[in-house]
Amino acid sequence: MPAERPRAARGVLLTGFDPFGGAARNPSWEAVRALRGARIGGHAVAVARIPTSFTRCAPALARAIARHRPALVLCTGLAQGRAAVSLERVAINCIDARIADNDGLQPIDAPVVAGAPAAYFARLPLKAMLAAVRARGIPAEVSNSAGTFVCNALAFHLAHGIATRWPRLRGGFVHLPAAPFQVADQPATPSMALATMVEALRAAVAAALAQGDDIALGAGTEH
Ligand code: PCA
Repeated sequence: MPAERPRAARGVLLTGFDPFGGAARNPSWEAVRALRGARIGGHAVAVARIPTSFTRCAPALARAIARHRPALVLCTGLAQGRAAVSLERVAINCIDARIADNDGLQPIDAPVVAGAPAAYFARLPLKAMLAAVRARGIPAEVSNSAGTFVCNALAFHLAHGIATRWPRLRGGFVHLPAAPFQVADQPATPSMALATMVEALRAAVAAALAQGDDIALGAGTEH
């Protein structure tokens, strides 16, 4: 195995998805792209655009990790209908696609990785990240389901990779609300300005870099 670079030199990788489901834009990629080349807590930020494809998302993520050798990976995706930045606690080994991915695939009740565990928890200090985003005045929540589409699949591949291939890596998944431009004709659908999403990602990453073990902060739900 090639020697890893010294820890201080290792940066942050942020990923966003390309548009899917007939949409022209995906705010997750646009928010992440705005942070390309930024420095957060002294760490350089690299970005990668991941295809909304069950079969191509994991190779794209692995290529970006091999190229940038980050200490921290935060993958993002769009969750239209959610009002808050959602820090995903769990990724499950299940695909149940309500719509087709960008390759026309729509698996039903298939594993993300055959033979892998049923689920993984994110390897991130989620509560510290939650507190940091909320401290900026931005709505945020811990979510206990990333769904069963490509975002959950990518979150699962990342967590499985951390468990099996990248033992020093920390990472997880964040779902973002729709951007206003996507819901201009759907005024009841919640949205968040891209600049606010960018600020939330900055705050979340800074907290994740600064925090080792997580803080105790209740963020559960009854249902
Ligand atoms: N959102 C989808 C896939 C790509 C994206 O941005 C999801 O939540 O699964």
